[in-house]
Formats: sequence, C-alpha cells, structure tokens
Amino acid sequence: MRIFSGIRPSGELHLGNYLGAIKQWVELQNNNECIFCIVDLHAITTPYDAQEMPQRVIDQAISYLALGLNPEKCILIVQSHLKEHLELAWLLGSITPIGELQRMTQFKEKKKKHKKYINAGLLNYPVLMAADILIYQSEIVPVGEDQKQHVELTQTIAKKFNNKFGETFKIPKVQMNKDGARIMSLSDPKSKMSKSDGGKGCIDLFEEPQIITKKIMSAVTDTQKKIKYDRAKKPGISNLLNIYSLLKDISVAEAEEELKGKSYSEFKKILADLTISFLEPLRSKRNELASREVYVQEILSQGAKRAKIMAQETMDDVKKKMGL
Ligand code: AQP
Repeated sequence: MRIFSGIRPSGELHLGNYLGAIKQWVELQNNNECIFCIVDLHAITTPYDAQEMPQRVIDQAISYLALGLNPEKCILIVQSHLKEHLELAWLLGSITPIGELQRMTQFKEKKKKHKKYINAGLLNYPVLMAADILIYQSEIVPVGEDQKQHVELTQTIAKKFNNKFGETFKIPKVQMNKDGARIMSLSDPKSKMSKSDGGKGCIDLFEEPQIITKKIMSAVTDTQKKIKYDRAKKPGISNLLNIYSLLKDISVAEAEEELKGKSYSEFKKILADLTISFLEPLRSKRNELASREVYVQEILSQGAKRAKIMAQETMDDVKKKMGL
C-alpha cells in the first residue's frame, strides 16, 4: 500500500503526535511504501517565527529518525521542497467548494484561537493537505482523530476530480490507532493534547524527566477513587489509562486489572516512571543524531528526489486531464 502522512513543525512533538500518528508510521513502514512529511507549508498558516523555522524542520526530521522512522524503509520529505504539492493544491482548489472549507472543525477552532491571524491559507489548509496525499496516489493516511475530517474532504475532492476529468486519483482511506486516536490534555482532559497549547497539559517527547513527572502528577482527575475507564464521567483517569495501555502495548481492560486497588497518586507515579523509561532510549537516539545534521539533510534531499518522480508523474496526468 502507498501511505502518506505528515506533522506540522509548529513546536516540539508530543505524546499525542506519537501515540496518534508516529507509532502507526513506525509499524507501517515495514510492509508498505511510505512517505512521511514535515509539513512546513501548513505550519505557516498559524503564527510562527521565520528565523526559527529552518531549525524546527531539521529538529523534526531528527525526531522522526529517533522515534524509529528508517530512511531505508520509508521516504522522508519536507513539504516545501516539492513545489508540486502547491501546484496541485491550486488545481484542486478550483473544484473545492468554499462551504466545505468553512465547515471544517480545525478552521473554526484555529480561527477562534488566532483571531488576528485568519488568513486564506488557514481556510485552504485542507486543499493543500488533499494535494499532499493525492499527489502520491496514497491509499492510506494514518492520522489521529482530529485529522479524520480533512482526509474525508480529500476523498470528496478526489472523487469530484475523477468524475469531472476522468479516473485519476486513488481514493485514500483514513487509518486511526483505535485507542491513541485522541490523547487528551493532562490539564484539561476534555480538549486534545496540542503542541501550541504547550504548558502543563502537554508532554513533549523529549522533555526533562522531572518535568514529565511533575506534569503527570498534577494531571486533572476526579474526586472518586476507582481507576476505571469511562470517557464521559472520568475523562482524566480514562486518558491516563489510555496512555498507560498504549505505552505498555496492552488493552485498557488489562491496564485496569493491573492497576486495581492503586490510589490515583500511585497510578500517576507508575505512569510517570513508565513514560520516562519509554522515552529515555528515544531521547538518547535524538541526542546522538543532533550532532549529525549533514546526514539528516542528506536523507531529506534524497527523499525529495525520490518523491519528486512520483509527484511529477501525477502532475503530468492531472494537467493533461485538465487541459493545461
Ligand atoms: N492529541 C492527539 N492525539 C492523537 N493524535 C494527535 N495528533 C495531534 N494531536 C493528537 C496527530 O498528530 C499528527 C500531526 O498533527 P499536526 O501537528 O500536523 O497538527 P495538529 O493536529 O494541529 O497537532 P497539534 O499538536 O494540535 O499542533 P498545533 O497545536 O500546532 O495545531 C496528526 O495525525 C494528528 O491527528
């Protein structure tokens, strides 16, 4: 299967990005043709620092490698290195109804959050995302739940194009990791863990162990005592159980069984230690790679060369079909 997915270099990668997306990528690269992207063109649709961007991109590539992406098994690219993504986005924009874009949940949320930064790029984000996916004739898009709506819009756009101009694009399917699809904020377990929220609710993958412990120990729970999964009534504890079961690769029911009789603070301490020991080897790998930036740049430039061949093939076909 051809697979595509990406993450914005808009901050440090967090546990939600890992459990929702990257964990799946690491498994999928073994038996599929995967393209994983650093979507910097999407990152400029919300406030960012242009001076910091080049380093953010390289740091994210280093993190991808440290987390287990293997350039011998997958293609790693930076979105802005391939102008074909933008070219296709413009063409797809011409068949995408504005109403579809205006009803996207992410657009509505980001519009509320960045009141002084409501730009056309933010509205058009899903069209560029559709281009990212369709340009490689991707069949599967592994993402967290928050991106499901955008992949569904990609399907709509692809079908519309195929109907109007003739069979061109494969229709991609969304793939979500059942339990990791939505990791919630530790400080507000009704909102998703998010890079730009940072702070107490978000565990960065490479942050200091003492800080991880502090954040988990102060995670919002409830006034009861029982460690039981119930998203509606016990969102905090359910989120912690979810994280625990994913890090241990066991089911939530097994996690409940293991933790039976423990107090909330005992559970939090166990989870903090587990998270730290899970992340420790990844941190060492990242530190080791941090001194090899030239090697990492080379991986990205090789990735761009390989991806360009696929992207150009699709662009030639699309332009011909559209009479351009
Ligand atoms: N909390 C989450 N739980 C599960 N999956 C998540 N993802 C993000 N947060 C969670 C998944 O990670 C991938 C990359 O997302 P992104 O950074 O490109 O965009 P995002 O969804 O907007 O991520 P953030 O962390 O919320 O970033 P900001 O704050 O910059 O907008 C996607 O597959 C996403 O589903």
